[in-house]
Amino acid sequence: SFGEKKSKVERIFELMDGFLKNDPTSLQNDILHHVEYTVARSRFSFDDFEAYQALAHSVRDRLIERWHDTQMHFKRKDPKRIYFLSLEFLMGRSLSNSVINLGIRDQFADALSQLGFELEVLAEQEGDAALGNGGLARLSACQMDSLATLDYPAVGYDYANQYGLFRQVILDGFQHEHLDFWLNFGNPWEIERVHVTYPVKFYGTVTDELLNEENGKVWVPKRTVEAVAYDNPIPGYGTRNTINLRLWAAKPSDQHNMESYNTGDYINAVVERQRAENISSILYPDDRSYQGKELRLKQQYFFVSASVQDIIRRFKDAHSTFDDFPEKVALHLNDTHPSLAIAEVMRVLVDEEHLGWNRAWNIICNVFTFTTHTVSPEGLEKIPVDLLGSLLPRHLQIIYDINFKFVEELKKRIGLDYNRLARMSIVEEGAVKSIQMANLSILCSHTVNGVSRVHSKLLTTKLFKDFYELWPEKFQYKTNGVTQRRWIVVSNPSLCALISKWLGTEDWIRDIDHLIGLREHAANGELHQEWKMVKKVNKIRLAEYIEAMSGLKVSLDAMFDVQTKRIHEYKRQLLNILGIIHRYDCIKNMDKNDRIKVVPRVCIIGGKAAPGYETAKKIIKLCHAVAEKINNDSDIGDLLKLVFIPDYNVSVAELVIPGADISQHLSTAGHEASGTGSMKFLMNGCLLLATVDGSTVEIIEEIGEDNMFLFGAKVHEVSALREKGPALKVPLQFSRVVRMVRDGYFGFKDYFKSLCDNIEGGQDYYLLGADFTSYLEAQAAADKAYVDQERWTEMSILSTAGSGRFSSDRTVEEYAQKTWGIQPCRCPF
Ligand code: GPK
Repeated sequence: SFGEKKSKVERIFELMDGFLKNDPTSLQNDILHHVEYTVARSRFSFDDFEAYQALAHSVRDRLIERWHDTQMHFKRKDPKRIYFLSLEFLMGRSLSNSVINLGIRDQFADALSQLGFELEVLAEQEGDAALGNGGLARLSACQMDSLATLDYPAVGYDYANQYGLFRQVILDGFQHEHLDFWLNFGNPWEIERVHVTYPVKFYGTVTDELLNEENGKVWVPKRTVEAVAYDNPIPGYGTRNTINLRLWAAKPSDQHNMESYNTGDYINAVVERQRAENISSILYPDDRSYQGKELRLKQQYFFVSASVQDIIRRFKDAHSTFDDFPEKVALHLNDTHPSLAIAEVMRVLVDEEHLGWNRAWNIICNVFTFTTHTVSPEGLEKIPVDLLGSLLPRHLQIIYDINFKFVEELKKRIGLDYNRLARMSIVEEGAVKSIQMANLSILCSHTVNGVSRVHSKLLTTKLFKDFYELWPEKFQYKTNGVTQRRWIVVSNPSLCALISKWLGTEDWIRDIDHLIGLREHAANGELHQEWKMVKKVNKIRLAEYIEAMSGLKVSLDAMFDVQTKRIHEYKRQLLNILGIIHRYDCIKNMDKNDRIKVVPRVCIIGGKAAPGYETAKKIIKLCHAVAEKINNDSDIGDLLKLVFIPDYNVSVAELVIPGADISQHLSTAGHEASGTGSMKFLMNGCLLLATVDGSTVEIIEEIGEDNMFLFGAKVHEVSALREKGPALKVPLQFSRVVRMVRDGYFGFKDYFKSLCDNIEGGQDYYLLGADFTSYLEAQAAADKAYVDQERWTEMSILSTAGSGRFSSDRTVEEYAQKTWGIQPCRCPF
């Protein structure tokens, strides 16, 4: 009544009585508001990039509303949470994905068109968030999308890279690496949390003064940096749930090196403190090779320590005893990169919370889960003891203690089999004494996962056989998956609409099992027409990109044949290039009548080589040298073209994959843990030409051999072939194409010599020669199939229809049930 003071809450409700509205006028108002007040441009004059920024901020506002609600809901319900620790997340762009998952894509598109802008055009203004290298990193991103969509209470953690993965620039056919200044123009998708910070400590000593065995030890660190949280809301599709990807940025700390202040050396003190920021500045660009670099170890500990403090703070807010910890917390180690978390949790529980070793150990053994992504022993991370001891002396002690107790226990169980004890020990003696992070992760995790069935088999029979024999129940596998939201809905809107039309529902976007319904229409002529139209639209888009990038015009009638992925010897891009040389050579030697029968091809290769990986860089150069020759040979015309797509990243993939007719996955059998690119191609109705490796084995079960082009030695045949060495027979055609490279047919004779030496004379570790004939046969089968366009289209439809099992929704569901023991926690609308 009159004069009565309103409560604060009433006043707030009066001012803000609901959520932001999504009608055209509200959206337009919001965008213009952000143009004026956030971007600080005049609403009468702003360009596409500024429009993108304003648009992104309008979307961000809507994400924040849901993010708040979700966090509040989780807090109230206090479910068991999954904390996903990963050193790499390859998120790519956020705009299209966000508006689609929020269910307001069309509203925004309409609102923008009245202002004279096109949503798709503005979306192109966004740079990629490339906080990762390849498959492993993109897998984390797909899994976050699924975790949000399936309403799981999840948090992703990583450090915030100032520079993402390098930008690949090609000059004269050689790869150059440029810095990716992706944050220079601001990042509307992150929310800086200046109040969420934790000190992260390094170096120093551990005092001998033992509080007592129960109460732990005292670590006196020497350096401190501050970890500041940057939150990235990840919206689910068809749900209000919006989860958090929390990235930590390193900032100088007040506590850091006080002495230099006191000695009056102000400038140096500032400069040195500023160096703290280096920790989160760069992403290591080599996947699968660990060089024992201190900075890398610092990055790992930095994000792990901040995350663990954050997790424990959140837990303690709601619980009084750590005995409940395993009921509320699942800590996932995405590969061994974050495995220092084990020692860190142990340190906090023992030294800071004084739980005593045994109680802490029990907790550890019930919270950690681990997924490994590699098949090769060389791929396993080993940290030199000297390095760890100097940077994190207390952690090294803890790891030693864990190992001591483990080895004692092991001796009781397996006896004094010293070879086996040495293999299983966490500490590896040798020239460089080091910590075997995989062994630590297996020992301390209650579940160890492979990423495909074949991979898991290799883990339990080879890589981790000793551990498997000890604890068979720990070992599981979850075949990888990718999210259909990003890889169909965002990247291929025409196919998305077509699928929904023929299924009569959009439910497949949330529930992929519906996709199988396409099978019954696979022979339908009307669908064939529409399916081909969609492929054509995407091929046009890709052809335009190729022309804009390289000036090369490609024929839309040609088969678009794509191999895009990181460049690695085991992935055998070289096999592809040699196959292309063979094709070229054949066409050159054909007469007119035969040439008419040739199925024209546009071969597209793309991918980055690690900057220090010489052989991979030579493969890129060879690709360019061969392309130069073929593309400029007027005698060949449209029968064959070769294009290298530079700077392959998530957004380029979104363009390339939908436009492919066929895609190649050529890893020597037994080398690709899973492979996820193939799944994206499959969803887009692209036929696979592949070895029987990694997840392809399971793809065959869904799609059927008849609808794919398979070739090459099988996993169990590889070692016998290798043992033959120089006695291994290789086909004449192989020797002939290698000779062309050796003889300088494509120039750069000396430079390519080592590439040729690597695959001849008994050196051919990845068996290019051995697989060459069957590779060519598979290629010939693909040509033959392409001639019958109806049959091809049917195979294409069946590929999409059978891709459901490879959704990350299925993967995440399996993790939730069999590994993490978590339940959905859905935020009410
Ligand atoms: C595996 F070991 C690694 C690595 O360091 N980086 C990486 O991207 C990939 N991977 C595997 O090579 C793929 O087979 C797999 O599908 C992917 O991780 C995700 O599990």
